[in-house]
Amino acid sequence: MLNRWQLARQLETIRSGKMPHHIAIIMDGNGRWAKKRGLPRVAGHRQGMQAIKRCLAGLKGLDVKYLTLYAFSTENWRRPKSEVDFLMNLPGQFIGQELTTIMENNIKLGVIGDVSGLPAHTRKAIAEGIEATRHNTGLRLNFALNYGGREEILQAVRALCRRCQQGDLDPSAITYSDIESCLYTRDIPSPDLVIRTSGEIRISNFLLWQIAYAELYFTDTLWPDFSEMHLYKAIAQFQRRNRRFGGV
Ligand code: V0D
Repeated sequence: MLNRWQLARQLETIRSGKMPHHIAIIMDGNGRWAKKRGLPRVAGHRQGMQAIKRCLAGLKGLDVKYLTLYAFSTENWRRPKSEVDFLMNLPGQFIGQELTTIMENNIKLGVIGDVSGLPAHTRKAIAEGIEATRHNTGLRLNFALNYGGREEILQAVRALCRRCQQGDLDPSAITYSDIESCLYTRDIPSPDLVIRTSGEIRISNFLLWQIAYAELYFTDTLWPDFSEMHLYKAIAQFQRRNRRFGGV
């Protein structure tokens, strides 16, 4: 039984260590969570949204600057239409329910991925959330939507090739920074901690270029069960590894 004393103690432990600047999370296991309970998959997604709220509450007052959540991959379109339709309503629901809290906590919303491929009502909800929070200076909360790491790199290659063809860029002079300026994350530092829930030990086309030096943390906990305590444990593990390998 997890109590608030243990939570406070874990929080105290991580407070004294070096915080990751950017945490990225693959929120896996919503369907499995629902299946275990004989519920429809969408019930798992709804609970998954609650887990996001717990993480935001848990990060309050911690010095984490960026949180990137993998909410919808380019492969997720293959799911049943009814499930995709349900998912496409979640951004609007989340913003409707949470905007007050988001504003109170100075959180700035952002999105990475090919947003142009999302339904108009989803894009509208997201644009409103981004607009409302554009002057906030606290945690940057990024949702990866219609995101694929290979697609991101592919469109960067195309953009750079076009510049070369126009004679604006010399292929042998292309730098890491030229490539980075073509990625969705151009104004976001690379994650230093990537968390994947639900027991799969894979990256599954999430941030590919950006994870070159990230610590990877895998847990069997299903995303709808993920709590502040799980988040703090992941951060504590990050700090232990960083103490061992981070030194000069
Ligand atoms: C389902 C678990 C929040 C993972 C969390 C469209 C899968 C709940 C958003 C959201 C999803 C997105 C953009 C935004 C605000 C909120 C979300 C999707 C799925 C896919 F600006 N949760 N969430 N988006 N799930």
